[in-house]
Amino acid sequence: MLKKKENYVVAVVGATGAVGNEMIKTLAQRDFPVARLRLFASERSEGRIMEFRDTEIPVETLNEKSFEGIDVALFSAGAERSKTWAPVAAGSGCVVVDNSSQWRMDPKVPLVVPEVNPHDLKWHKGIIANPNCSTIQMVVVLKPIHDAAGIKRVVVTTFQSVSGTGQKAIDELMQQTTDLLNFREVKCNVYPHQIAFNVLPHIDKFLDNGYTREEMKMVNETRKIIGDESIRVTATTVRVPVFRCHSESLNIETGKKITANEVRAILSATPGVIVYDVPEKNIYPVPIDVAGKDETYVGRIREDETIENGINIWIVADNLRKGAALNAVQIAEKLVEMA
Ligand code: NAP
Ligand code: 3JN
Repeated sequence: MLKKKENYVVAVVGATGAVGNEMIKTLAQRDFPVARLRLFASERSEGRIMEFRDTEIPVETLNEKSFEGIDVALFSAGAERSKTWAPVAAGSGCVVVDNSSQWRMDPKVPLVVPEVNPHDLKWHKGIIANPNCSTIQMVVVLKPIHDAAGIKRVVVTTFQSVSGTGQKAIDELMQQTTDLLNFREVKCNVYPHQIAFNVLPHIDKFLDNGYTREEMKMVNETRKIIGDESIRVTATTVRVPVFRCHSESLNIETGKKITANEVRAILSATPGVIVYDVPEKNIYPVPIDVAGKDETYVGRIREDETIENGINIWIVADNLRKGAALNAVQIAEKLVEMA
């Protein structure tokens, strides 16, 4: 458990990455009570100077003693690093909020979205998992609908931006777009196909069941966060040539009938959700408008006319903020509240 203090020593592991950068920004923007910020990345970045508020902070590499004196560590350096270093950090008395998939499905580790299951923070043993970005924005919308009408099944298709893959993919979309518009040859390093002006139905590795790991993360994480193993989820995850924000099309089947207007009313009153849904005025959420925002935006709310109790929804959220850095900082804020 986090001990009550006025200010906390905080670490960001993976500080130089797309998520790490956003974590540093989010800690400053939300005025998190930071006494000192320590930044860690790989040997490639050792000594690089990064800014936090008005201070310049050198990037360090990790060793067995790195976490001594650190109260909270936000990890976003990939699952392998989390596997090795999160237990070391927790062993030093630090509370870890881990952004990778490494600990998410471990029954001893809570998987938390503060608007949905803050109560699960009570039983952490030093490591708390941050869900996958596509799961986070989906569950903030599903939970209040589940409470009102009991969700039986969800069919979700995602449209995920390249920033979900990290800084190299952001650079690749920019480079490929520039090359194509200048009639130059396109190089593919990050994805198996050209991403500029294209759509790839493939995120993370393919599994034996024909789904990708990203798709199965959405299935399993949703049930764990909502705390209901009976919810059936089937997902198709798609990479699109967008820099920032993941979009999702959801078809939801409920046990009880719920109308589109009832869903609009419930979601309008849900913390962290903004209903942006006036189709006759072309008002619906799009990635360019939602980039940099903290809330999850929903639109195109309508009844599925092919089944008894069905709702269709379009959801957009900033994957680097609510999908990663913001959710992690909100978890840290809850820990401070609970200290
Ligand atoms: P990224 O832009 O590629 O950044 C990777 C970060 O990890 C960099 O800071 C990198 O440091 C650091 N790193 C790599 N090897 C390291 C090592 N041996 N020791 C310490 N640091 C090391 O990737 P990203 O998009 O920020 O994502 C990072 C991770 O966050 C992902 O792998 C994933 O596990 C997680 N993530 C979660 C979500 C989510 O949905 N919640 C979304 C995106 C990412 P250098 O700059 O020195 O190489
Ligand atoms: O591709 C996306 O849009 C989200 C990617 C998340 C991600 C990327 C690399 C490794 C993860 C994750 O959060 O599940 C991981 C991982 O930790 O497995």
